[in-house]
Order: sequence, then C-alpha cells, then structure tokens
Amino acid sequence: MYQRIVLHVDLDYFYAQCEENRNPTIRTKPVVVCVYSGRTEESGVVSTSNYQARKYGVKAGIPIARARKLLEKTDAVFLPMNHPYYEGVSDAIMETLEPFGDSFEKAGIDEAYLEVSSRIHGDFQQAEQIAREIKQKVYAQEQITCTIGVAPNKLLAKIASDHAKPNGLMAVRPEDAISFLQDMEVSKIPGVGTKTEEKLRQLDVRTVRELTTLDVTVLSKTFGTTLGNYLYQAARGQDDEPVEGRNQPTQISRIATLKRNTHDVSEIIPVLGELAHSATAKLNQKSMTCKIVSMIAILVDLDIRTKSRTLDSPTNDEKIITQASKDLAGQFLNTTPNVTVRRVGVKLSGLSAQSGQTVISKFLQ
Ligand code: DCP
Ligand code: CA
Ligand code: CA
Repeated sequence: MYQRIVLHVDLDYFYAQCEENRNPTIRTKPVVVCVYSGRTEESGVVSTSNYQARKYGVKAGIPIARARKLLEKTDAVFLPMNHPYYEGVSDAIMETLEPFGDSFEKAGIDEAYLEVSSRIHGDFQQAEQIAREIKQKVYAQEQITCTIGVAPNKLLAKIASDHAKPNGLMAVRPEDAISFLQDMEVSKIPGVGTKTEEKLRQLDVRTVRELTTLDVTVLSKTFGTTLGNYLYQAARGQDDEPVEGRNQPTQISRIATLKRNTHDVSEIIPVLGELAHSATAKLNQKSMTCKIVSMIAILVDLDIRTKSRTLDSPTNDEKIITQASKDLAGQFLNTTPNVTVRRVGVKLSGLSAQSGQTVISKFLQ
C-alpha cells in the first residue's frame, strides 16, 4: 500500500482577490467585500477582505460599520459582493485543478481536495512538485494566488493550507504530523467552533497536545460518539475520509458466469479468485480499502443469494479478500445443499480511503 497523499487547495482572500483582478488599481489598498443587508445603507457584514485590510483587524463576519471605523484613516475600498462573478472564476479554476488528481472533491467555492496517492506512489517530493505546478497554472490562467497543503489525509492537508496562507505551500509528512499539530489551539481543527472550544476549555484543554490526554470515552461522553471519535482521531492527525470524486464508488463488484452450473465448491473457487483479483485491483486504483467482503451466488432459477463478512480491519490485501470470498462460498454451499449455482460474484463494500498510518480508533470500535 502506498503512503496516501492528499492536496488541499484554498484560494487566497478569494472574493477580494477577484475584485482586485477586475480593478487592479485597488490592489495596493485595503479592499473590503460587503454583504449589504439592505436595511440601511451601511448595514450588513464583511464577506472577506484583502490582507491590507486584515492588518487593521477587518475580517469576515464583522459589521460593515465597524470595518469603516477600523479603516477610517486609510484609502480603503468597500465593494458589494458579486457572487456570479466569483462563481465563474471558481468554475474555471476547478476545471484546471481536477485533472491533477486521481480523484477530486470541490469543498466550497474556493477550495478543493485532490487525491494524488496512486499517480505518484506516495512520494512527497513529487506531490510538492504537483502543488507548485498547480499554483503556477492557476495563476497563469486566472491571476489568482492560492495556498496548498500536502499531507497524508484531508484533515492535515486542510490544516496545512490554513497554516501556510497566503500564497503558500506546506507539506506535512506522516512522521511530522504530531509535532505539527501539538502546539496548535484546538480551534485550528476544522469543525471545532466556539461551542466545542468552550467545552474543551472547561476540561482544561486548549491545545491539541492537551486534547490527546483525553481518552475516547471521555470525549464521546462530552461530545457524542461522532464528534468525540472525530476529535480523538483529529488530535492524532488521523483521518480516513476519502476524497469523493464524482465517480467515487461506494462498492466494487465483479460477477462471472461459471463454465457450467454446479454445486461443487472446487469449480467455484478459481473463478472467485479471479473476481477477487480484479475487484482488489480496482480498489487499489481508487486508493481505497474495504471493510466488508461479500460473495454473491446467482442460482439457475436466477435467485440471488449473498453472504457477507465484516473484516477485523479495513484492507486492500488481495489474499485476505480472496480468502474471505472463498470461505463465504464454502459456508454457503455447506448450509444450502440443494442449490445449483449459475453465476458468482465478489462485492467489496464499507469503502474508505487508504491511509498510510495505523488508525488506532479502528481497533477501539
Ligand atoms: N466567505 C463569506 N463569509 C464568511 C467566510 C467566507 O462570504 N464568513 C466567502 C468570502 C471568501 C470565500 O468565502 O472570499 C472563501 O472563504 P475563506 O474562508 O477561504 O476566506 P478567504 O478566501 O477570503 O481568505 P483566506 O485567504 O484566509 O483563505
Ligand atoms: Ca480562501
Ligand atoms: Ca476556503
């Protein structure tokens, strides 16, 4: 299994950068993109601002009136949001990004994940090279700068791009994940908002290092199983969310017709071997693992029977998958004596992205 590598691309101060490109004369000034609520002329909030404006504390979400005050003594430019225009720029950039990945996931108007694991066989230097090429191409085509995080999973890639903004590139190798994370405030973990942050503070947890001292049962009790498990894994830099391509499968199956109808397991086993081989190849091509292996038998009367096994841990190992499907066929034929099988199949499900690390939580569940 290759080391998994994921890129997270985030466009810098996106709406404000689009506005700078439309009118380059404002580039040297603080630029504030506003969402006017329409109640009074000045009511509304800041959508985003360029980095000159951020120096004065102007950022997304603050009232426009407050931004005006903070920028009082400057030649700041306040502009209304023009969403269709930003969407056009975003669409063009997404089209440029997509071919760089084995799979591609748009995660918002200005960000996307790319799985590059299988095309570079886990080589971080090559992944950084791809990231540099992406930055050059996006800039050449749309004059937009971006920041790219390169990491073993989506979580770390996103944190890395946040960390390296603007116009940055940061790679976090698996062996560096812990030291990269541990001094960060917990709010740097995507999904940790003010409420979660506050609850953690009550448990005397401010940094990721402190978060790792809480065990998974405490976290689940405080935050519920889903968020609790997420926090436990995130604190350790672990995440196996797949980059969801438009064609990302939820299952992989292969079916073949037997040379002749039979009840004899020895005639079925070689065919299952070939099907398991082909299904596993597809699994690896998608940089995924499976948790459930199923054997499908289609009988002469076209009745379909399925037997499934949940594995102890996710795998992409052909031997394990082949063995499971053969065992299931044996069990099926033993327990169902009076059937004649016409076609057989192997189905892999419970798919997730391959991870180069051992995911401890897998053993806790
Ligand atoms: N946005 C918004 N309101 C918010 C946050 C963001 O309207 N509260 C919009 C404007 C941003 C765009 O979404 O340009 C992308 O959001 P980001 O959080 O990525 O912020 P920026 O791209 O503006 O800045 P950065 O350089 O920090 O990524
Ligand atoms: Ca951005
Ligand atoms: Ca973003």
